[in-house]
Amino acid sequence: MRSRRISRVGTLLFLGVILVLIVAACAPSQSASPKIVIENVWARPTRSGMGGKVTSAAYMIIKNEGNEPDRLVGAMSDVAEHVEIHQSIMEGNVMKMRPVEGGLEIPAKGQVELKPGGYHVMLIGVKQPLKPGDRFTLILEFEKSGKKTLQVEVKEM
Ligand SMILES: [Cu+2]
Repeated sequence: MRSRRISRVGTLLFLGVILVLIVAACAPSQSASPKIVIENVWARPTRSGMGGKVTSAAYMIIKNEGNEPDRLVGAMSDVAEHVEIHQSIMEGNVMKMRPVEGGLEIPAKGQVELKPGGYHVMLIGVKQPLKPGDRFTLILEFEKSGKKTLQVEVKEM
């Protein structure tokens, strides 16, 4: 009888130690995570692009104040049919752009600037003309941090 009680207490103690170890492993100070902060958000006015599609592009600084990298994997907005993450590159004397394959990495304790001639969020098939002073909502999707909703102001370049 006595030995059974001791073994039950021992089992509870053992489970208690395991629980403490699990909680310690999950404590915020122990875990690595990204912390995304987005600044200087703006977009250029619409213009007619290739194939007659009306386009715009959004620019911003994406900071990661966390200690783990994250990745911008997608974007969406009600104002456009498609939204893609693009990179502009020079091919000879011609500026071309292409979708960023596999998402755009935002390094830990670092930042990536989206700016004219570089990375940008491409709005394709914009439904209404965007003029300087207009505002619209843009949602960015990050691999780890999830969705971030931004208010974008249209400005002349
Ligand atoms: Cu583009």
